[in-house]
Amino acid sequence: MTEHRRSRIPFRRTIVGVGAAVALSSCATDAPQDTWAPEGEFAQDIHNLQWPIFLLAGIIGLIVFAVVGFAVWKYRDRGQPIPEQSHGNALIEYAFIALPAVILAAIAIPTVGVVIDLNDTDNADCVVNVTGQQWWWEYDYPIDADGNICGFAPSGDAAPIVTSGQMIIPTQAKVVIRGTSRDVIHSFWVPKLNGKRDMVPGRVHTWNFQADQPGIYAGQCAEFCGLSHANMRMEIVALDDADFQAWIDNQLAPYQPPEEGSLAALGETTFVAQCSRCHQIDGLTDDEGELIIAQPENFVWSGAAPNLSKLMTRNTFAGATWDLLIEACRNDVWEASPSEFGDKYLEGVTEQCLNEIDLKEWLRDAPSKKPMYTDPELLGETDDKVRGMPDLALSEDQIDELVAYLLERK
Ligand code: HEC
Ligand SMILES: [Cu+2]
Repeated sequence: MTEHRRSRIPFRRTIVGVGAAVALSSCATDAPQDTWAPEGEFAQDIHNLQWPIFLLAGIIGLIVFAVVGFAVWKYRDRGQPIPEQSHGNALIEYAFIALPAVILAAIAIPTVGVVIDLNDTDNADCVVNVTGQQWWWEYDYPIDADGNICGFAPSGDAAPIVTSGQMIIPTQAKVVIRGTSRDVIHSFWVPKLNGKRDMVPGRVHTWNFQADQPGIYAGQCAEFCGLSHANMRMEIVALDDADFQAWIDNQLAPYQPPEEGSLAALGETTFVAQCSRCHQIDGLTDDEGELIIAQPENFVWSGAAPNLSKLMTRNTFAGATWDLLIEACRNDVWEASPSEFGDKYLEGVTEQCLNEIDLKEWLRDAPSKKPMYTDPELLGETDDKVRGMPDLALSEDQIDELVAYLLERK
């Protein structure tokens, strides 16, 4: 009797646990990466497919469980004699082949159609090149044959725009990304806008995005890519046309040197000495007035580091993993209504809103914040190239100067 009772408790607990998990998961309605809450055409196409298939599969699953449960209960061992054994009922066997075949065919017809639609890159309004690497995404916006960038004519001279972490797109536009990778296979996944697309070294894979409303759409690398895979996020930021135009014009606006004698001016000197070998800041010049061109290919394995020309126009950093905005300001932007979003996003990072803590921690010792292989010896590599951003042993004064300098990069 005691044995019997003990065996019931775990069963009841299991039921309660499963019930709670189901209830909690269905409660999280505003999860930023909810595949059941599409906010653009391509994600909607997938949703229109997955919902009926989930329902159909769910119903079939329940029927199977019910039949199995019934059989287990009805024919349980009560000491009755073993029933007569039989096999080889052709009708049942053919039916069990035909029925799944019909169901799979019924699912395949709309699925193939959607797969073809999702891969149709014709009539793109905008093209963005996307490159994944351990562990962040770079975006570059090429100039098309008409001199436009992402379908928009810059107000001044056109030049390719290079940014990282957040990909800015015009709302409602069909954006085609041309994606690849500098090292291992990554996967580009922004669930509210489309499914996953692997980014493979040596290949270019295209994928489509379209957002119905201005706002930020969160995603993350969906292919295990090493140590900091979990710190490889990305965001797509949709702006309405006027705001997108303003974004382009600002990205192309010339370099603003810091005021002479300011803290930021000291930061510029430190930046040239410590950072500009890896990080490009467009328009930055050396003592002789020569433009400085970063050469990350000589220092980092992947051959690239984020372009910091307009760092403070994005609001996350290091693989979109940390915020450049303190929490109150972050919420203000992320939770803005679609009509207010553009203005708030374009404000960028202000002094009052800067999340100094995380940025300083990053400058103090990046690899302890985000695990990277910055010690070449650990990998048994013979040259001095590192993976990711190394610890540069900066002083607190240098860090303050650099923050003041970076704060003006917008
Ligand atoms: C040896 C090359 C190298 C040097 C030198 C270097 N960095 Fe980096 N830095 C990187 C790499 C690579 C990343 C990308 C790391 C990641 O996100 O995983 C990075 C990321 C960053 C980011 C985040 C940018 C973004 O958009 O996500 C900032 C800010 C930054 N570095 C600032 C600096 C500053 C300031 C200095 C000089 C004190 C500096 N770095 C020196 C390689 C370098
Ligand atoms: Cu990755």
